[in-house]
Amino acid sequence: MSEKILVTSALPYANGPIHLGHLAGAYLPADIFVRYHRLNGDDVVYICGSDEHGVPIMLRARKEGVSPQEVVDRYHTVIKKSFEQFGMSFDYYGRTSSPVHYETSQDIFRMLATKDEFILKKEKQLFDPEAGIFLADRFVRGICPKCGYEDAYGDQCEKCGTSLSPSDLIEPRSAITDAVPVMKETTHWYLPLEKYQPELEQWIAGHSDWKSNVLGQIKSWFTDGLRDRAVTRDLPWGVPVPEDVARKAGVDAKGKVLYVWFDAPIGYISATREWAREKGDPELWKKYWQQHDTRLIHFIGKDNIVFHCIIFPAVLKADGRFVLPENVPANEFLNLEGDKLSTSRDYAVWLHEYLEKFEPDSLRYTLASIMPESKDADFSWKDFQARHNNELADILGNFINRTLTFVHKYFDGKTPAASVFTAEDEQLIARIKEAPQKLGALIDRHQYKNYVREAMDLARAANKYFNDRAPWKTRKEDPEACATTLNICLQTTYALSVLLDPVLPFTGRKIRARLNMDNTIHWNSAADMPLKAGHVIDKPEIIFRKIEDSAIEPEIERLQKNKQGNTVTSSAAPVKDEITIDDFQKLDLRTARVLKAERVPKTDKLVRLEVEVGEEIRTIVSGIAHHYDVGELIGRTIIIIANLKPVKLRGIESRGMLLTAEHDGTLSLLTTMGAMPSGSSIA
Ligand code: B3M
Ligand code: ZN
Repeated sequence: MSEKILVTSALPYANGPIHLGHLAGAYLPADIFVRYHRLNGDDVVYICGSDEHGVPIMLRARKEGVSPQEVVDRYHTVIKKSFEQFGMSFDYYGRTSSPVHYETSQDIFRMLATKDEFILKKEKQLFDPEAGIFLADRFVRGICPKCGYEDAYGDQCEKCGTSLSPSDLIEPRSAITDAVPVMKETTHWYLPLEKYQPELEQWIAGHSDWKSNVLGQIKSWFTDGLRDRAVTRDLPWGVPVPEDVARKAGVDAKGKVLYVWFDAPIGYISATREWAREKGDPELWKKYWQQHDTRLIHFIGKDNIVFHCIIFPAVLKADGRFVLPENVPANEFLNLEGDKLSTSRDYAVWLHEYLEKFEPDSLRYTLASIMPESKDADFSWKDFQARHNNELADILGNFINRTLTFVHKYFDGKTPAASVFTAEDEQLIARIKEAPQKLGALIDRHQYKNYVREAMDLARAANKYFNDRAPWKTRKEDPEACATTLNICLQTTYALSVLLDPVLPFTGRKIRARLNMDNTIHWNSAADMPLKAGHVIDKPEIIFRKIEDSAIEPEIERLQKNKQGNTVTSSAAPVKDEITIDDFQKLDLRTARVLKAERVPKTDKLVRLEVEVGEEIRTIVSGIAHHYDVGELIGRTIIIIANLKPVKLRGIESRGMLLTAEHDGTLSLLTTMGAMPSGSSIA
């Protein structure tokens, strides 16, 4: 039966172009999923668009001396175009600065206010007396209370990764004028997440099939305890707080906008409305958003999990008119040549630049093959080249090329008739027959890496079949067998064109063009062996040209340069003043075995560890919750400073400190290389 599926990909911020990390996280898997379901005859709507609000966009506009609208207009266009060239098959690509979006997000805000779901809170916030504006999020910088980094943002310290709020900063300064902010009273609308927690927990409990990386994050938010979140800001850029709502609440709406993370996910709904309008059926969006047989699936990267799995569902529930997501298959991060991607340091591969030099399908194939489904993955240009050359060209391309060449040389370019099947024939046919069901199930379970591997294995099996059947011999000795072999090879070529279509849409078309086959295909037709005897085949054409070393070397060099240039300037901290060996020996460093680890409730980053140091059991509190799941700590042998004066953190006495390596906000616990008893001393 055909299913009704509404798919969304995270709305990229329109303040920079798209890079490979974005694609591997929220876009490519969604596009594969959507393309598969369309081929399967399902009723799919695929929605995306630009996220055009938020402080980073405003900061960029100020820096360039242009309006925020100019910034988002520019990047909306760049992003939209590169997505198209990459083969993203959105049904609609909207933007959150559109009138329909303003109307939709205000309508939902109003609904929540009418249902008395919000809490109004009056409080003092940082205010820039020179610029005359409140300093939300990234508009304020200061010293990080955790690591002492001097240029931490009001929402996060880039150095140690700690998430902050503006008032946490020591010696705050305005990021706009550098003025010292003053405290000024203001009123904001809060979403009462604390109150919603039991209901949300119950809802999540019904989704135990979600990916474990997603459930892990959600659980740790619940363990910490949800806190009420402000959903409005005092900013000059954003969706205005509806005046009628403000008036009723006795608040001056002037200068108040919805928080970007309140309006952005509503962008999915507004874009669907715009899509429906464009189709000439303005109410059609309701069929997807308001009828409960819709499968709603949000594709995102792991940094957006809390917004899509907790906050947006809370809004949708409180509103009451909409379906909730059936799944949120978030991906982990993609690294680059062994290092963390960084847009500010230009340590990234930008999609529009990639597309100037290489084919979209080569990247789609590579990213799908290494997709960070359950843990971070690494993209390297060498691996990209190898996958293109050794798999796409040498396996898939080669099989198709030798098949078509043979048919042209010896069968006049016409599909030969099959006759009696041998065991080897039957074997390959059986694989084709079972493939649609098998591969489709993998895609539906969001196992994209396995799907791509299985599909390529079919091409491998087909190559082996060609070798084993040796048609160049049977051509003379057993012409009927030869014809049967080539018939099956052509049917397999067709099957591959369908089965690989979700990941290689451009290639799929190319192959079917060679086969003179229609592009209105059905997924299951891969098993149909639809080429009739006598069906005319086009001349072969090289589908994948090899990528030479000379094509990727400049790319590797560019990244290397950015990496080195940056290590000196921004990453490695300067070496401290010299000490003597006596100074060092004052430290008592020991190995310790982690027995227990749990998050400290109501804190963002603290973990309470129970460690064994020789005979002794100690408690240590450490700010590593953003870097490790507590489960993965248990049983590790770590290194601690055993003679550090105890301190109290959140009422817990911490006796000792863990040693960690730190680089650009990434943290790694020091452990021993081999097994060592706890309490061993370190020198
Ligand atoms: N623009 C954040 C991001 O790109 C944000 C996603 C919005 S999805 C509604 O990571
Ligand atoms: Zn910090």
